[in-house]
Amino acid sequence: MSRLSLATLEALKPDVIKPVYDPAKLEIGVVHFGPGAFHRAHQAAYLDAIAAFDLRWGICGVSLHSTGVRDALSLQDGLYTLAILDEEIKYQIIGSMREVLVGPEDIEAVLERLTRETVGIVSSTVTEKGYCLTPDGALDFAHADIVHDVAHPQTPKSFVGYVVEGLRRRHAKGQKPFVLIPCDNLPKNGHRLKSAVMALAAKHDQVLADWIEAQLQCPCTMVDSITPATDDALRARVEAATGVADAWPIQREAFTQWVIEDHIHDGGPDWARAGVTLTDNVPAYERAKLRLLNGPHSTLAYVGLHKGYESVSEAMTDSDLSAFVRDLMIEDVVPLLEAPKGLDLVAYSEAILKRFRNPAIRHLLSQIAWDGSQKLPIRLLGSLSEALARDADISRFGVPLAAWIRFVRHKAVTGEAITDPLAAELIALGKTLNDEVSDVQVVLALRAVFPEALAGNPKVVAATETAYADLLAAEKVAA
Ligand code: CS2
Repeated sequence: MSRLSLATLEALKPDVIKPVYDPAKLEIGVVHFGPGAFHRAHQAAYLDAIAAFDLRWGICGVSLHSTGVRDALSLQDGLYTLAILDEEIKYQIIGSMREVLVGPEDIEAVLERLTRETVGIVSSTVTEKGYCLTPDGALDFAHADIVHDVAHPQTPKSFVGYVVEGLRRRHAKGQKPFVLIPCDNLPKNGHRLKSAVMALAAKHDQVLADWIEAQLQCPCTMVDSITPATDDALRARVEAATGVADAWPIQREAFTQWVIEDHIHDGGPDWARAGVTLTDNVPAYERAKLRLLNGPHSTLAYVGLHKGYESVSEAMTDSDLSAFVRDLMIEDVVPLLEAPKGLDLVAYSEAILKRFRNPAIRHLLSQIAWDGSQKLPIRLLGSLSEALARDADISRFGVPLAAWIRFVRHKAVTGEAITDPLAAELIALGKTLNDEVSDVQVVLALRAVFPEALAGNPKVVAATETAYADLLAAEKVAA
């Protein structure tokens, strides 16, 4: 079986969607940090659509930790297959990823791309933890990578460190800054990233920090598309459907949405023509998506794993669980939100629930359960605080919190690895839990996750303790 590459494009089966442009002619105009599955399913697909009419926006992906994407794609001329799995199944070859660099292997090469005159955009999907922020959203100067980047600004390790050094060099050369576009599920991601970049720059050079403040465009964004991790089943399926082997195909649902805050980028890509929404009201979209998609996703993950399910669509077949999640969304969260113009939040919620049920997608709950310490505050605790402020009934919010505590306890007891930046702390904490309702207070004392105001609120404690007691009772019945 031949392998996907520019030379084998002609060998693909006829119904495979191929680039309508010559990928070899695409210029590098975007440097993207974190070229993982989500980026390749989402932003790279939009840039592939842009390439059909504008050849200036090819991507240089930068991996900061692993070599896997580079190793797979460098043997395929950067090409990979996007499997769109929904009522209709489609296979599309994406050509916009022109090269992948591995940061620690060649820092200078990355910095050279960041200062190229043709590079107009730097974007990121480095996950919540990749921004090195404290729980209140400021740059964490105690984070090991930031400590390193303060001491060695010209050989950065962190994403923020690369951005600052890239901007410093551009400033020194009299160039304009690039437009910086964060694409992670963080509230006000553009504001937080710009503040972090300015804070790091100011450590050595206030003039640079002022220039960044005045000149850097860092729009907020909302990104959405469900993208399960790649597995061997997908590789086999793609090979059978396309007729060529692909070491790292990507899968996603048909739905995809990208909302970018209106910003100034002279000569930038025509985003709207590729289906991107440009608006001055990203916060409304972003809050709706974080709280109505990601919050319920994390809820399904922890409660669903507790009930023995493996994937989102499987957990959605549990009528109690899916009804609970629907109530959490429509009864508890929707009333807290401002609807983006023209969007009916109840219809939006129903559409999300339908996406969760998509039988063509096997999205593992264990994947969504990663990094709970980072995700819960953003996805659920904001809604909880606002519900408390309105004196609304908050009892349902106790359920995902209690399920997360059981998840931590389970990992600590079984010795299974936990993927979370606080893993060591969580496992140590999990080992101290003794399967009593009082466990709740122990975990709520974790200040890196639960702010004082929430953890000390008797309604939050009571709701979580009640839900925790129910989970313990359910475990006893199952045992
Ligand atoms: C998920 C998200 O893994 C997770 O935590 O909630 O990746 C989710 O699938 C995307 O944000 C959907 O846009």
